[in-house]
Amino acid sequence: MPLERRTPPKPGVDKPRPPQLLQQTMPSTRPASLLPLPRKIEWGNTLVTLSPDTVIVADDAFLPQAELLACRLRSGTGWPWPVLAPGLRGEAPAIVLRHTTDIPRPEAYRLETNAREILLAAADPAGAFYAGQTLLQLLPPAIFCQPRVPVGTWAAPGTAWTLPAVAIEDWPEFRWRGVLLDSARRFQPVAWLKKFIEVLAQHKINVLHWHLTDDQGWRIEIKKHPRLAAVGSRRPESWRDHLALNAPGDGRPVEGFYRQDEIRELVAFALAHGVNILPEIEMPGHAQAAITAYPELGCTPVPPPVSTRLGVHGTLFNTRPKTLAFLRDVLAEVADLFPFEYLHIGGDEAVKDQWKNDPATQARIRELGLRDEDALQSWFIGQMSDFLSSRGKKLVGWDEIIEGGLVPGATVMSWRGREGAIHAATAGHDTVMCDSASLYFDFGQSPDPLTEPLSIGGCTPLRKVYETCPIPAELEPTATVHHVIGVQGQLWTGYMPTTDILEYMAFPRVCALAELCWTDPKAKDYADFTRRLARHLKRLDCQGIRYRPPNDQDM
Ligand code: TNX
Repeated sequence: MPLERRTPPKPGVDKPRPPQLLQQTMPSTRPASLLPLPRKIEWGNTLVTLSPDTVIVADDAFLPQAELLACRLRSGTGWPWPVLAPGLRGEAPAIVLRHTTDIPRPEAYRLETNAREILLAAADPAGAFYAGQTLLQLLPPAIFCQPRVPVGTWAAPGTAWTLPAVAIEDWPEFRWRGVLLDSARRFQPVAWLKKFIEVLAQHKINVLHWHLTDDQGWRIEIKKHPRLAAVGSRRPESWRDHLALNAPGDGRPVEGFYRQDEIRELVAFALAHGVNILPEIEMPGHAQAAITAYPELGCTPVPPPVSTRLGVHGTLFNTRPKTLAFLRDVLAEVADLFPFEYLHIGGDEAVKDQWKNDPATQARIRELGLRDEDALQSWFIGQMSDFLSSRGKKLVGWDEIIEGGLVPGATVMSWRGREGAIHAATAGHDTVMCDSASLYFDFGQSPDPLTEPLSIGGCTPLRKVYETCPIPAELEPTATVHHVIGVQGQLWTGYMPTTDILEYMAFPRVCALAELCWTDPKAKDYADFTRRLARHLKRLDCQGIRYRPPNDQDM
């Protein structure tokens, strides 16, 4: 209860005042460790205390964000947190979610505390959601406790739910703040995906790039072509380590795919958290599981099995009209499931040997009057791009889609270094920086691999991620720089057999990624980041995230 209610006003002396949020002078240390770091922070010198009768007041436009915030506050504090319309507010101290038009940037917000309220003001739902996330980070980390996680030392009963008085103004550096999750090489359960999305959203990540198909598995139900999931989602075993394609495997069958009703639910869940899901359907390469299911889509008389090994396979879709029609059917269902305006068609690592050796494909190249196999790949992608345009979608592809000529309007993910981004932006195409040199989170996290789980190799410690410069220096002085629309971290799961290992590889590198995506690059400071990270990791502890604890070498 606020102090004012416990001390009745003295008649004739004090005028009754409306109940207030208790404010005390604050100790000089400022515990809140906001991550990603906001643009502008002005700390006050008092502490604001929440109480069981603090309410949430929300404009209609932000009701879903208010409900999400209430859920988190309820499970953290055990208090009721009613969500009221502005007209019903009365005199109670409140967290107020207000829709305003005086915030010009998308996803931006203001957060201000005063004696009566904590004001979260935004112009769009994403801004309101992020204001709520920042508010949660101003509270003790135990606000993130989940009922199912055993109470640790941080979640002492009787936690004082206080936050420093503050005025924050905040907005993102990039509009594309992505994480790729590979659910083709490994299958993760839907419940885990939800938890993962929630945690990404806490980092103000707004795109989950969902890699759903590959040589080793097809994980999305397609109603018109049911064998894709029924056959393509199963493999008899997996690779054990870095051994060659014909080395022995682990003998453990893998299966699993996402039903369309599960996907719809997940998409809605993600959207409520400000996260768009970008589906990726790989073509013309990384297509082996699909070709196992429907051998007529391939280039060889003997159909291949769903692969049980990693590496570049060279199994390609053929380019017959029937195959393209089949892929259009697939994309039509995918486009209907995912409301995001972008759809990813892969395009990477399509080694062209099968097309070179296949007389039918060679005849097709001549018939279309094309130069070579690279041009055929561009033609192929162009066919898909035309179809996606007719469905109101924009095509995204890996930087190999540049090779035979970029199709109009394509967005390029630059992964083989930064050249793809430079080429795309210079040619007037949007691009997302995914450079494998520092944004591949399947690389090891320490120079000493023996202390780490088996990874694909390489070394991408936390500091290297943090020090990534998303904009290539060559583009910085040019007008094309605005084509670099964002940054993305990649979680290829070839060497992440369990979700525990996935979390270990993802965090805290995603925390560093979050600052690349959101924070003013001029405010970047690794020492300050690691200080804030230490407290931020307690938030992850509360949610049972199995992150890799930073060690001395990371400091
Ligand atoms: C390359 S990046 C791939 C993936 C692998 C990854 C391993 C890209 C577009 N393709 O298929 O899993 O390397 O780091």
